[in-house]
Amino acid sequence: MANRIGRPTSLSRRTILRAGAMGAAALATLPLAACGPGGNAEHYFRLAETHPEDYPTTLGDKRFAELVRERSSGRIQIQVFAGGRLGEEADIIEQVQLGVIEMTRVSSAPMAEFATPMGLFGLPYIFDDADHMWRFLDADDGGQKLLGEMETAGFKGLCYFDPGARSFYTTDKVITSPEDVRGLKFRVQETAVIMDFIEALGGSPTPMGYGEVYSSLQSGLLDGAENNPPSYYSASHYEIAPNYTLDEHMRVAEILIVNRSVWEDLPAEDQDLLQQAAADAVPFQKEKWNAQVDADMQKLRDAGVTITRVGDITPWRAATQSVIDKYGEQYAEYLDRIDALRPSSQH
Ligand code: BDP
Repeated sequence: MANRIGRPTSLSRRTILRAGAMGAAALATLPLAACGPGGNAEHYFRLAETHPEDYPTTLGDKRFAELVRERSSGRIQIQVFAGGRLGEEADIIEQVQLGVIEMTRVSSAPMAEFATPMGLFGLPYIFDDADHMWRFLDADDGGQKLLGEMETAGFKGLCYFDPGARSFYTTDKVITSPEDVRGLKFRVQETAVIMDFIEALGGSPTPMGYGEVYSSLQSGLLDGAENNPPSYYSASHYEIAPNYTLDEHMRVAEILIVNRSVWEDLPAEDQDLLQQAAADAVPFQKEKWNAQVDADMQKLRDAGVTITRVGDITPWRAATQSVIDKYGEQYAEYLDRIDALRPSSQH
């Protein structure tokens, strides 16, 4: 059986075979654990990351790995495989679920197909700004509880990293109002909630892996896509789709996850060590994130990208209200928390 975006709902034989092959390929890259600095490691874990080496989430992963190595005196080694070397995110999540890859930093959007509560972050215009999002992510009865909801799907969620805000970009037409999206083909992350968002605006959503977006924009298969400034810049999408409209429709939390059995096999002290190292990597990642957004916005301006700021998101919210109506009940508990954490409800 396939769900609406065509992903298998249970693991196919092909997936398991591919995962096995991937495991073998990854084992071939094990010199770190077999000899050299990782020779004495009791545990060696691979962490898959889609972004390049110097991207802020990758830097967050590496900080986490470094803290774990230091604090365990080298007993626990985590090697970060950046640049999508181990595969596209949806496949990586399956492999982490199987335990073929132990860890990944991944977007919560594709995770929503494995653990539906994560679909919350695909709902449009729910956070006022980054501070509002972080108040929710840090709340025990908000983001922290939500991290725990991945356990039944086989994942231990360690922490969130800053995802920035996603906005539209297009090859030709400059988008200034919700009506401009009508009739255009947009790449979306592989999850139903975000497909509904594009459909609500009258656009046509095309789910695909991140690594395919550049060539699909280039070949004209897509009219546009959407992402935060560091992704838009680092994946060079701005070269082909040089119109960026800052409506900041979503803050799709980045998550750091571990295969649940791998996690449960660790002694409690090592679990605490990993958990604390993840928590301590968060402020570092946020700092890198904010600096990167500023630097990349400048690079985009220098490259001549047409940047359109959306001053008032009221019409955008109105045009996509049907998405909130459709999923409101399912996510009611968390949406209520998010509302209660708006600055306007803070006193
Ligand atoms: C980026 C996320 C990355 C996703 C990508 C996407 O950091 O994890 O793979 O978007 O659009 O912002 O697929």
